[in-house]
Amino acid sequence: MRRVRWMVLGLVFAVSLLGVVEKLTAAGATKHPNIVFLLADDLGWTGLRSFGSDFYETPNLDALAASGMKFTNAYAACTVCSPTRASIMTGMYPARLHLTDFIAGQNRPWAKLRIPDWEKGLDLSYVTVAEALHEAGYTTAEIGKWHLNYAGRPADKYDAHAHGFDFQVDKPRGTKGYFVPNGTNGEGASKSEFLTDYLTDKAVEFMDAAKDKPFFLYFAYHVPHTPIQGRQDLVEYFRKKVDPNAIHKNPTYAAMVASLDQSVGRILKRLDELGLSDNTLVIFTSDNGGLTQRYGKPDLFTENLPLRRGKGSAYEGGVRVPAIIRYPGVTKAGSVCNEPIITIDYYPTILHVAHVKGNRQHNQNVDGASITPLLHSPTSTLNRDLFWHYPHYHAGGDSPYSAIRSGDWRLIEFHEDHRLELYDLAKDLGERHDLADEMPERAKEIHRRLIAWRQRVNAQMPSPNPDYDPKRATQVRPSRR
Ligand SMILES: [Ca+2]
Repeated sequence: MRRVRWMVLGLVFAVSLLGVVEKLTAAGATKHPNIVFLLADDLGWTGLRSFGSDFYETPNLDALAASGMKFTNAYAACTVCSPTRASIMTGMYPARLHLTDFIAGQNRPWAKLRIPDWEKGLDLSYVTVAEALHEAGYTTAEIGKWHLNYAGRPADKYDAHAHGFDFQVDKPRGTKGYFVPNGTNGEGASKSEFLTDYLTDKAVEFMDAAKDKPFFLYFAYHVPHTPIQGRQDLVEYFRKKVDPNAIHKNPTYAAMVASLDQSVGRILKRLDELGLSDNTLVIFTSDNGGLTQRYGKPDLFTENLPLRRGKGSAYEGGVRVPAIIRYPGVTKAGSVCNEPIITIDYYPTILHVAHVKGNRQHNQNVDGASITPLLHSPTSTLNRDLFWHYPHYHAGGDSPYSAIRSGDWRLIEFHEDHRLELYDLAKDLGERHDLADEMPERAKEIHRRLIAWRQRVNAQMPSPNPDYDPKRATQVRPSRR
């Protein structure tokens, strides 16, 4: 009797699962579509032409947006590199992972607050998206910047191989800045090659080799992160087009963005040539906003306007990023989604689309939500608050802070003096008009939710620094390792 009941339950479950599978694979895509995740480094919200740049040229990414879904309220889970990358790999908030700064961080021994003892590597106990996909039969590759291990520890301890990637390629030995030296790829190149082009070759080689089975390509670009260096032909091209009245006007930076765009074009073209485009989920986004200033001085590399500030800061310019998703048969060409999404969402989304369960214990702590309802219907809502927690100082930004976005409200808490700032993004996208004093009740209510979240994820807090010295507060010492 008991056995029959289980069989019936099993049948009901199988039938309902079939319904979900059918819905997700409406056209083209198979049960295990390929996943191509393209991650830019430090590309700000307006860094693409289709996201508002008045100077950069990004025809391939614009075409990707035109053939897929563009997200206008997409966020990185952190205002700097490593924590966002960890959030993509795990689906968890950096605050929960206690991996809250770029590895290995920056130490200011005389600052007002002492930073907590945070994690400088992604612990192997987490089941990354690569591990979950690999387990389900995917071939997995990490091309480019990893930034989740720690130079002070054995090099391979937290590297991409240890986290579920079959293949890993980054800068070859001897690379200077963005230039790969002669002949390192064994093909006797006659001159140095731009790193992005070199890595794109590797990504294409991987797709060619992996095409017969489902694959996961995680291509983490170095561009347009510092050092600001571009391919000479592209720099020359943009130098002639500089408009002093434009918001974006650095030709070398534009060349870096163009290299990124050309690479994406080559990846997408190869998917077409291999006949895989209809069966591939493509995600493009960035790990944090554009770098606009360091130590209070503008860098003049780029701008995130109309957003306030950039990488390292507490404001929207630090975390709002471009995002494009193309899933043929599901996303409608040229569709736009204004619902806020964040990098912790990619883990559950990818697992959902790929019909991969992953590890139950890991998944219990996943903070993100599958955004597949948005891919089907961009006007649906996820009805939730988003959070950031950065208990660190950064050269490009502010003092330690936490923040919450709740509907159109964004509240920031600065930990040095417990100051609250409240903005209405619907009316004030540039966060110019702080409403915390005008609307103390609303600020308090939203602040309560921020505090409750910090407790839920066991966020590490900065503490008063007994060595605080106002005269030396901004001085930097190498990180304690
Ligand atoms: Ca970055």
